[in-house]
Amino acid sequence: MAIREIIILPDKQLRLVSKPVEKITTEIRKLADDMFETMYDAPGIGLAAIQVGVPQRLLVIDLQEPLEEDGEPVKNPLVFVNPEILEHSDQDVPYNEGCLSVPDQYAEVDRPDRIKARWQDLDGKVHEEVITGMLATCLQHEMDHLNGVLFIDHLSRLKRDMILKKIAKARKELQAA
Ligand code: K1U
Ligand code: ZN
Repeated sequence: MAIREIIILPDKQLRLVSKPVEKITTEIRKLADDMFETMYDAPGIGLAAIQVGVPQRLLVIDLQEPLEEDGEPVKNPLVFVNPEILEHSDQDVPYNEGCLSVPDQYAEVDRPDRIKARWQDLDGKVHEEVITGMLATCLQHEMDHLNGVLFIDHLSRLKRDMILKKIAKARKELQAA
């Protein structure tokens, strides 16, 4: 396993529409393993392949939710190959989202609180499930990445421009240091 570099804004690769995974090969399994290692290291709760520069419709999620209060987070690694949203509820819920490709920026995004999704796992098995709560939010965020969409695209122009300015400023400061 290896930690891969996470690409960040304004890298144009983040705007690519990723291609379907045609065959689950050793390379795809290795990519998923590396994505988990990269996500745990960041740390984050999700990662799409394009965030490590691979334009394939593959994403990983681990919400690492504690089983009980003060409990240790329990690992629950999930891989979604070629995910699709079949249905979504009309009811939206807000969540203060972040993104490893938009570092240190958070903003409230409204998304459907319930989706019916279809995807394949790494054995090629097809799953179809209704997903709610934080997993639904995270899956929609990661699926946006597969279509070149970032959470900032769901914000007003004013909020989005503020975040883009902050990122440009942070980049300049880093280059000057
Ligand atoms: O960049 C990404 O796509 C990952 C992103 C996923 C996400 C977060 C919040 C709402 C929707 C999707 C992150 O993981 S940002 C970091 C983060 O949320 C986090 C980091 C450490 C512990 C817990 C959460
Ligand atoms: Zn993201």
